[in-house]
Amino acid sequence: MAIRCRKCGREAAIMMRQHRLALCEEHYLDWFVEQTERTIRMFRMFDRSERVLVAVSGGKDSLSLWDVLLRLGYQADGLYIGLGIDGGIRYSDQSYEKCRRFVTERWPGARLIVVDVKEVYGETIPEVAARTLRGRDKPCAVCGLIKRYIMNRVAYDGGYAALATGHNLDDEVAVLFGNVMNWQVGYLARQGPVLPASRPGFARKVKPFCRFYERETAAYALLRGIDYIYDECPYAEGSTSIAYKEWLAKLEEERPGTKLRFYLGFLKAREEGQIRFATDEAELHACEKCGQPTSAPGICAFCRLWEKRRPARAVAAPVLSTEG
Ligand code: Q46
Ligand code: ZN
Ligand code: ZN
Repeated sequence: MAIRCRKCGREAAIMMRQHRLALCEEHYLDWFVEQTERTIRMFRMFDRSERVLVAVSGGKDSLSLWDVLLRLGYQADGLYIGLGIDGGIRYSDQSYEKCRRFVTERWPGARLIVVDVKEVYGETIPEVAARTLRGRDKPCAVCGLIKRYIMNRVAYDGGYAALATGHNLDDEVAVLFGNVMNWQVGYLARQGPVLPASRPGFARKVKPFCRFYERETAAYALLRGIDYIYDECPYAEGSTSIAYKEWLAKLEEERPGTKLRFYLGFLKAREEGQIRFATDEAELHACEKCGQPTSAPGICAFCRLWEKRRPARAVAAPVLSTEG
């Protein structure tokens, strides 16, 4: 027997076991947008009078997030960072193309800010990684540092009230699980849907999709007809967070709602003061080269990455090209 939509009785497009809720295509798309708005309000992320910068990668989560925020009438600009990763699948070219087409075909009035790492700093992610890590590690360590730096800098310098990322519940739970397994208390203190801009130089970070399962964001993208890149970054393969996600999927399969309870339970316990972690309030200095805040005096980790490169380029504010 076909499962029916709870709202209208038509055939359901999705069944969410953790909410015991089945919805048809039309009502699912409405529900998803309403739930995003609820999360934004619940955690006081931003309001309609403020400008938000959405980090877009061309994937389903970030493009869906940008789409929902624009549908809800928020002032949301997109930021795409060109990493220069090929991996035999033209990963970066393809992902940029998805973002560009999202704007031209779906939201022609929207603003997409593009920062190409090679254009601005002289090397692609695999090139910086090869020079600095010399094959000891995957490029993810330098890639993460570079992306975080650029996202923060564009959001902060651009005067955005918040930087929004498309992290979903599965991402958040995998990180939380990893932090608990390794007792990373510093990270546990800071993990959550909102990371306030507690100190000068830091942009506020928000995750409006943190209560959605990955299959829910995928369903939204699919039903909305958003054209996104299916491939993951070729370097993501074999990462610990993917292994955690597989284990957690088994728990969820046996007990629907486990992930949501684990995440929301953690946030509640921390909020109510039942668990407390010491926060790292190390003194901050302005980087001598770029002026961004850094915990050690001298130059920051980002600027250090480019130091030994010949010919050296000045690390300036990212030159922005804007589409749309
Ligand atoms: S860090 Fe690593 Fe990702 Fe950068 S190199 Fe690819 S997998 S994109 S989230
Ligand atoms: Zn319906
Ligand atoms: Zn610096």
